[in-house]
Amino acid sequence: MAPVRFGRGGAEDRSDKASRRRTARHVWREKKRSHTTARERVAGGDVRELGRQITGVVSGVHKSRCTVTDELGDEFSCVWTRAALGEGIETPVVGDRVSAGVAADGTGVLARIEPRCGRLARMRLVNSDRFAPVGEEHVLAANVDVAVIVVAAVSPPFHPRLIDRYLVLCRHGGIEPLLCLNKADLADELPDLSPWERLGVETLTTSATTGAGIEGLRGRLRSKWAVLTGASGVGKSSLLNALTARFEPGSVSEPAATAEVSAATGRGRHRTSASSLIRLGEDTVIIDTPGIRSLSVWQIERESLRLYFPEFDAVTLACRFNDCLHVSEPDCGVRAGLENGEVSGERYESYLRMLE
Ligand SMILES: Nc1nc2c(ncn2[C@@H]2O[C@H](COP(=O)(O)OP(=O)(O)OP(=O)(O)O)[C@@H](O)[C@H]2O)c(=O)[nH]1
Ligand SMILES: [Mg+2]
Ligand SMILES: [Zn+2]
Repeated sequence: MAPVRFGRGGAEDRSDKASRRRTARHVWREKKRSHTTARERVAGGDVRELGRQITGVVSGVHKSRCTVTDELGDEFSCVWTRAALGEGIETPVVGDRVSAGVAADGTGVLARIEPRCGRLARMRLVNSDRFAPVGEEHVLAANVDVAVIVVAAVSPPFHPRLIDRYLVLCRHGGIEPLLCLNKADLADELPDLSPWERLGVETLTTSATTGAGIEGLRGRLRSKWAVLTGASGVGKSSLLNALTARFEPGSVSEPAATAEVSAATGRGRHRTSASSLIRLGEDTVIIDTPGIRSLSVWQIERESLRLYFPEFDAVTLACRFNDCLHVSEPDCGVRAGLENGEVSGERYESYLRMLE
């Protein structure tokens, strides 16, 4: 599959650019005006004044507006008011189930965001004071059943630590993880996924380029709400494109933008800049997310972190202390398990790094 390439040749006419900018500004002003009107119309708090009530799902979020797609696939550009936000919900995110009052011009106001079940969230640092860091939860996708943790066989490099962090977040958010090793076509020897398979994590090997493994992935995601997540450049958007290529027609919008991996750094350049939701059929939904550089798991207390490592359960029985953190305590079952091979060294290393 040919990647969608961005960036221009440089031969662009200046006046052309200026006129496009003017048009964009005009469109923006128009949009702004219509949103203000929608907000005003709902000033009394009665969304029914807007005309029609719809239910749908948030398929995109852009600063102060979000796109809501209804059951028929029609899109509405909605603003929201405080009243629409539920407990613990600061803003709508992609995947949220919502109801809205909409007007004939395609704009509307969210009336309610349904409570979320299954969410993939990380922690974002608001203040990085070493002694009193302040973070806020950053929900990447709401109402998902499955998180497809995409890793690349070669480039960007394979990071076991990142996989383990994702597994903790999945367990925390009540989502099933699916580990997807993409770019299998590029590797002579594939990274070993058996440490995670032993934990009962389902794995798949794919190539968005050759199509290998795509059928398996498609079958696995049927009738599920899934989020594609992972580092930048691993091929999330390419996988989405490969999946949509042969899905039931009529439900799929434009191809997701994909990016080249920078030859200089081996890192992906961020291509997908905002999460988007694609309906692949009646009850199959896939959310593509921007690549993440780092994942923080520190909303989970240090004392609770071990609960997210299920393979520690049995060996923990041998720890002398009930509240053993398995770091330097005497008679620790986990460290004994490390020595006799019951606990994977890689996983223990991930655990220690997350404890830091
Ligand atoms: N050889 C090979 N290249 C792939 C494969 N999947 C993706 N690529 C390429 O890898 C690059 C990055 O792919 P994207 O799909 O944009 O990656 P992404 O994970 O969506 O990246 P972000 O949007 O930045 O998070 C593109 O050049 C793709 O063509 C694959 O299976 N094999
Ligand atoms: Mg992408
Ligand atoms: Zn211990």
